Amino acid sequence: MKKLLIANRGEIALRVMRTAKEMGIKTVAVYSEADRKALHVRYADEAVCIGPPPSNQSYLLGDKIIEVALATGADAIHPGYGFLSENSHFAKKVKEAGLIFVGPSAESMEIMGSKIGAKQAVSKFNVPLVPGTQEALRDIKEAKKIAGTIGYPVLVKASAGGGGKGMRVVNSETEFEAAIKGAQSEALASFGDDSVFIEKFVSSPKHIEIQILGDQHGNIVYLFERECSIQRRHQKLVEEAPSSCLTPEIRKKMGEAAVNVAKAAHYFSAGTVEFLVDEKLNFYFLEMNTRLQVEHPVTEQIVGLDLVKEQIRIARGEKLGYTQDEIKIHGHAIELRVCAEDPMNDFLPDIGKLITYKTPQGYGVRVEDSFEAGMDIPIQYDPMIAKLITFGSNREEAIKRMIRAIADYQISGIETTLPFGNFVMHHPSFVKGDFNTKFIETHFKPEMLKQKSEAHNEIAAFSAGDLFFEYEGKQGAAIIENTSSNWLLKRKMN
Ligand code: MV4
Repeated sequence: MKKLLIANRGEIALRVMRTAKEMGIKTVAVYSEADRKALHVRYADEAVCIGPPPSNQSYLLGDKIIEVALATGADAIHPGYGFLSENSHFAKKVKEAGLIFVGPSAESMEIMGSKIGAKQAVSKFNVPLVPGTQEALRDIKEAKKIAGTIGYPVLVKASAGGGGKGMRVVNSETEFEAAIKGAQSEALASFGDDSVFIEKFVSSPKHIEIQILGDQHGNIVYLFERECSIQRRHQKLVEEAPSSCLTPEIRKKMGEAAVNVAKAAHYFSAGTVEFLVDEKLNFYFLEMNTRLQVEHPVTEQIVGLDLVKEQIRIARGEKLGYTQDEIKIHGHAIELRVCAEDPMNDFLPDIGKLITYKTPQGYGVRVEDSFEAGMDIPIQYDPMIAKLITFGSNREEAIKRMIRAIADYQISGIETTLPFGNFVMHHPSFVKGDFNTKFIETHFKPEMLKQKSEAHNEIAAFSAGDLFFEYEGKQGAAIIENTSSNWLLKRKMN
């Protein structure tokens, strides 16, 4: 591999290019008209504009991207996450064009692209599944009988689903038929496939996922888990590795189950096996993501492997070169997604210009971003500005470092999820590790940030007076000027 095209934008495009550079591989960026000044365009050895801002006219144009790869003499394509990363047709076309797809085979992607297909594939591989059906429902009467046997509440899920679309909780038999029909029509409209199935509804689960790596010679290892339970409407906000709730025994069992899932799909490259974990730490396979994930850095920090480098080595046909026994957990890592969303206003996207943008620095802090002060947040794409990752020798240290890094992060011009991250890091349930996917609806109200913000404002106002008194006429007072947000004010005072 001599030249790699990155079929993506933003922080992940930069993330992949940095590793390619370290490996002596040239890089080609593709970009939309909205991204002319983007950092991934500047960082790459070459960059080609592929179309107007909307992703369906740029970053989703697989054929055009393959043409660009061939025209620039690239020999491989890395899809990043999102966009074309889980599109098996694209992976197939890349291969047919004589290029290396840095990811799994199109066949593995196809199996895991269907939830029913995935459940069927893993059923002979000793992987715990939520009790339910393993075929698309056809006959309502028959389905009702099965639901009765499983016991209510049950969950209706779309086979092609994602992000909770086509999902319905059914509490009793009287609601059953309407729920099935609703889920089917929603699935048809969203995915062009109305296949649905049912599962026992696991209430208040934890979301724990296992990172795996497989080579093209049949070697597969697990790189332990990430806990991703702090999410809102299927959007993860905080992730960490390892999980604070697993015992070494369950960790090993989940890791081995994840390896079995990968084996069932003859999987190679990096992949993630998602599990639901209930209060008694029973775990159930949910689905497999056949891409590098947003939250992969927390795994990198605790195992000491560069996952993009591993993906590239695997794509070149190299062997893993290490065994399961050689992979150990070192310390603890936490990631906060810094999004241009206002946590005080229902997490609504907040677009605009980054007036101040200064990232935290120092030991145990990693920032993956693709912005500079003065840049606009484009409205066409994901609202994630950055991933803030902290790591320490244990969870407590990683949490304290995250609090410090949030305080050191200076952003003005737009609202972000930083204050929400600060709220989570201070919350007793989070600190204790006693939380699940219901964390936000159970513990968070926007007023809590407002109160905090006002409290800080008061402290700030009080100290501002103090400072002014003490430092009148000196530089100390001048720092307090020109602040637009209370958070910023507080930070500058400290
Ligand atoms: C479930 C579940 C409870 N029981 N399945 C949501 C997205 C989809 N990929 C799977 N999801 C769930 N499946 C059963 N049988 C609860 C969820 C769920 C969830 C899962 C992981 C993380 C956050 C979630 C939020 C709501 C519901």
